[in-house]
Amino acid sequence: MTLDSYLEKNGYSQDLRDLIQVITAQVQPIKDEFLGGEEKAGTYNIYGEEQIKLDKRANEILLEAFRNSNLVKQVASEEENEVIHLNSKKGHFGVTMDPLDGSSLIPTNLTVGIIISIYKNGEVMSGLKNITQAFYILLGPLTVMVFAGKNEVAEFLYNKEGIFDLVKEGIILPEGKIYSPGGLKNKWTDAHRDVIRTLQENGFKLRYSGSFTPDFHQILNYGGVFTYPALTDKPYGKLRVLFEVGPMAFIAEKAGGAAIDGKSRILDIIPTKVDQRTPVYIGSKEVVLKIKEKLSLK
Ligand code: AHM
Ligand code: MG
Repeated sequence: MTLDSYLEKNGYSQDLRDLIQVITAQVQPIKDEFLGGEEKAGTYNIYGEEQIKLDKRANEILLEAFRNSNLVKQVASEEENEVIHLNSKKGHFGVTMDPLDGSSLIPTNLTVGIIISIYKNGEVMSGLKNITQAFYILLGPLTVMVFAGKNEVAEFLYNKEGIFDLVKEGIILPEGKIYSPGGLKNKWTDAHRDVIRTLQENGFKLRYSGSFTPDFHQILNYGGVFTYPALTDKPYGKLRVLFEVGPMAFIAEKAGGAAIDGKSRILDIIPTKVDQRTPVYIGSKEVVLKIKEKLSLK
């Protein structure tokens, strides 16, 4: 079954199906930019990170597609300084995007991803509770998409014709023992250090690539926890609420997992600025809840 037939079968509106089609049609153009795309662009994003050409191209390709689609009211991108308001006539969706997550791995040819969330109310700053669909596209040895909407998560595989075919539906994030700990160890807080020590003592296996999308995908498949915590010099950690953590938290919860900032549920966040960051612990429900309990005792 194709992605579009899956969306139709599950009762999604024609507009939503069109929007997803607009986004998935940009996968090949973005993949085509990989050759030479690892070169530095000589510019920096709002977070002070040096962009590579591919960061900018992926952003431009998706933005242009949204502009031409007439379906989108607001776009927020990790590569833009503010929310972009599009003057489309019937556009009513809000979209957030990390056009190329994990781009520091491009020069080493490791897996990266595109992360998207959709707000049916069109208002990307209205709070993560208003996300209606979220998905990521993993650009690895295979190109796959993991889509969450309503109450279910499904995975699709990009075929030779450039169409996403259903591979699995009803995905459940299992309890498991992988841990992916981000952030410099010498900047971890004592409380976080204690959490990691406990995971290690309980036989958790380390898997961390430096790209959130494949690291989360691994947790979705095998169970465990991904964390990018508060650091002693960065109390909000590194990852962004709107572009990275929010969409993945939505996917995790729809798959039966959990996502917290240490104390509170990620999906309760109402961002006050577009570049807001948050610490995150995301993965198997029991593992994340135990971490929450441990951190609340500190
Ligand atoms: P990016 O969107 O600019 O690539 O940055 C986000 C990435 C995440 O994919 C990943 O989890 C994190 O940054 C890795 O950071 P670090 O290099 O500190 O481990
Ligand atoms: Mg990113």
